[in-house]
Amino acid sequence: MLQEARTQIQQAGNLEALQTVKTHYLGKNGEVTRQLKSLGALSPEERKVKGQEINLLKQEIDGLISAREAELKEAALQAKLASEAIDVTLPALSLPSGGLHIITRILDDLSDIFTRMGYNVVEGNEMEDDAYNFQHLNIPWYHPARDLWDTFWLKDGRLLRTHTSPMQIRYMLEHSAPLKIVVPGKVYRYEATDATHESMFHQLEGLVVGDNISMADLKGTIAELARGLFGPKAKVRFQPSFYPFVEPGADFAVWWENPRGESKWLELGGCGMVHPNVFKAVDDLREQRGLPRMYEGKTGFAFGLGPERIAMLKYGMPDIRYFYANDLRVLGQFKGELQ
Ligand code: FA5
Repeated sequence: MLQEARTQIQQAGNLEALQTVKTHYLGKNGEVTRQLKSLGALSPEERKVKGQEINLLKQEIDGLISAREAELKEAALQAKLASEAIDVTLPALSLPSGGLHIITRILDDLSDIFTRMGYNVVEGNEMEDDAYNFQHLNIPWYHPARDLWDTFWLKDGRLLRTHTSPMQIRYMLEHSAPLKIVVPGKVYRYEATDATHESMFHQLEGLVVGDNISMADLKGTIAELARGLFGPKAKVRFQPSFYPFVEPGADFAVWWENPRGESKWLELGGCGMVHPNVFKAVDDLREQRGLPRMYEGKTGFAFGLGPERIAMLKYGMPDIRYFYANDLRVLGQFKGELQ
């Protein structure tokens, strides 16, 4: 019986099976218990001998079961620990995190560059009046230059600003010269989109007004901007151009060599010396509001540039429309530090 019990105990694969074996031998009606019960029928001498034998057997089986029980418990514990184990060498789960849009970051960078040069950063409204978007900027209703800026008109006669220049007027109305501001913001144009044109894009407007401000100041400022954006080797180029609110007017381009070794000129924006008619329009408005005329006779320069063009040059982006297609495969590339 001991042989048989040993085999069965060893073969019990879990605590439940072991309990069954235990009951089979040591339970109320178990094999060993039955033998013990049968002792009563024996003679006193036989009972003594047999009794010792059976008790020994009982102890032996009990011991085997306890040992097996300890073994099975240990195995179960190990299995549980193994199932809970953490492999610290596995790659971490990546948690999706947001980030600022690349164009927002470029506008922030631009604002930083100009803040360091002593400029104030101000913002205007995206809904504008014809007067501020055009008329006060020396663009009367009949002027063909309006065709430069195809406009989204609102039902109430207002419009979505086609450039950030209206803030030149609004700021001068409420502030005195000398002044230095930049205006980052969204602008809208009712035009067909292509690889370099969007119908919603951004501009950064700059305006400096004071005494004896010259074209040289403008050129120096744009050069400083280019170096701030693209490093000390960046160059700038000016070409004569026409904008009704400046005289003389120019377009400026920046030359830069990117980390991929490519270099080229990029048309970045328009600029020029503030047109006397703009100062006059501001003074007329100030007078209507009971404010002193103070801009006629002043000098100043203004510029407006497109941050999307900067991003395209800097990151080799082939099509401006990628910036606003909300494809995270594109936008997710720009989460790291700007370089
Ligand atoms: C203007 O909007 C003038 N207000 C700029 C200015 C300000 C001139 C002050 C003089 C003094 P322009 O239409 O050229 O100019 O636009 C300026 C810049 O905005 C362009 O050089 C270009 O970088 C960007 N831009 C213009 N149209 C688009 C477009 N559809 N999509 C993306 N960027 C554009």
